[in-house]
Amino acid sequence: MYDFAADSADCARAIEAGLSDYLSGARLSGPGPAADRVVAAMRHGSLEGGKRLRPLLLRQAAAIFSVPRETSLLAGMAVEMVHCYSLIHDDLPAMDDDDLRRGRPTVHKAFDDATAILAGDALLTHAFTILADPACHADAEVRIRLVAELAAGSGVGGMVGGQMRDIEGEQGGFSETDIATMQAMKTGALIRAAVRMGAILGGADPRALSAMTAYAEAAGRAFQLADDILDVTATPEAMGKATGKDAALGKQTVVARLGLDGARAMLEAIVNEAISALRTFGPRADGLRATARFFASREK
Ligand code: GRG
Repeated sequence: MYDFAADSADCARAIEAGLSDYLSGARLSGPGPAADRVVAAMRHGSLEGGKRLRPLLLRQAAAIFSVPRETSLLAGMAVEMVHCYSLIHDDLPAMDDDDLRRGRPTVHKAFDDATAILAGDALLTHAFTILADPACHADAEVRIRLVAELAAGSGVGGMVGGQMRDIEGEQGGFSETDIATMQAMKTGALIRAAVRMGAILGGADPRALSAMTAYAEAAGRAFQLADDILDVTATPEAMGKATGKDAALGKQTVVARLGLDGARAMLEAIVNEAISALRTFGPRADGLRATARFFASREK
């Protein structure tokens, strides 16, 4: 029987070790102390913490097609590097201006703003270096598809565009549809890319890829709705956070509209939608099913 706790812990360990190895000075071979400083900031922003959910989704999707864990590791590291870059930049004073991330000082607090910008830029860049390397996959066509998928999830049609819409939304006037689109781009697009990259690694045919995409889109919505619910139910710090920009948007979230019970019922329905998209895959998709359920039950 599939064991989510064991599998997610194993994935987190593998990603931590893979990133730590990749982000060693020797591997990146930057000359001199300036490179040492940016590599240290990249390490600070990507190691020791994080649930590593996107690499987990990627490897669970790949596992449906019997791709071994070692084969999906590098692509998982690439997705996680993009995620970590987005968090480093999101924490900057020009964006959310946060002092803490994963219980530690944010990168711009531990270093400085310029170094944090460069560390994020470098993580983004090296994510694509990893995908372009034949070590990631022997077939160049697969590598190109992985690059295109991650770029689509991260760029203006995905995460960056969603972040821009989020910033615009601070002025108010966003409809529910606008908020749903913003969230699908800002948070959902990278989750979607992670799942599809796993399917691409596994050589999924168009039908299977479209079922996986339906799963990923519902899972992304579940992740975001769980985050909105956590914003009002979690720790006092989370309540404090909801007094700023998030609160301005928060007035228009599902939680505000339906109340907590209504939002939880909707979350349950979205998780079921994600799970039913996997019906053709049988027990091989138990990992992805468990992760969708985890999204609904997570406490941080
Ligand atoms: C700066 C281009 C750019 C984009 C930023 C990801 C993002 C876009 C902003 C983060 C804002 C936020 C808190 C969104 C809610 C959902 C989210 C992405 C939470 C953090 O992801 P987790 O829970 O974090 O996977 P860990 O720490 O486990 O990696």
